[in-house]
Amino acid sequence: MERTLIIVKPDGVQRGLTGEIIRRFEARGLRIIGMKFILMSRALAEKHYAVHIGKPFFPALVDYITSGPIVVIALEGTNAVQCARNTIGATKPHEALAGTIRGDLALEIGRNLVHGSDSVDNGKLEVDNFFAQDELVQWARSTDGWIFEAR
Ligand code: IDP
Ligand code: MG
Repeated sequence: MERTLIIVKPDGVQRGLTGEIIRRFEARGLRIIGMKFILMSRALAEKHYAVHIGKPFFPALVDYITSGPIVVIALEGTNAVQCARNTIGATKPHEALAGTIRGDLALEIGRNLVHGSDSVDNGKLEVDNFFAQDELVQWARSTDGWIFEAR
């Protein structure tokens, strides 16, 4: 089953939107397999956002993501990466469609509330960067048959 890493960024936590953000992924049908409330270290931030090292916004991005507690969530489901990205909306909140998290709840790129993995490979890598194997829960929901069509 495909996996994706979601982060409720510090602005989401500070604004009291943690529940609202998680609710949208749960309602979408994605299955939570890991969740924790942490402060991201600068070292982990530099690893997580390594692809952006050297860009002008990189120092501000590391300051932002390490500025307060975050909620890190591992999700599983059919097409989990693309479905979660669509629920999150475009990186620039002014381009994000209404109905998405960023389109409904955010205004600025540097305060865009939530992270979601951008590819199937990165979904796997990012879940493993933030969760030890014994922090992930393998389980079946009683509703799985109403969300995942058996083949
Ligand atoms: P994503 O979060 O939609 O995957 P990325 O391009 O991977 O977007 O950028 C990672 C994060 O870096 C963004 O969510 C945003 O917080 C921040 N960011 C990206 N581009 C800019 C920028 O031009 N100015 C300020 N912050 C940026
Ligand atoms: Mg990204």
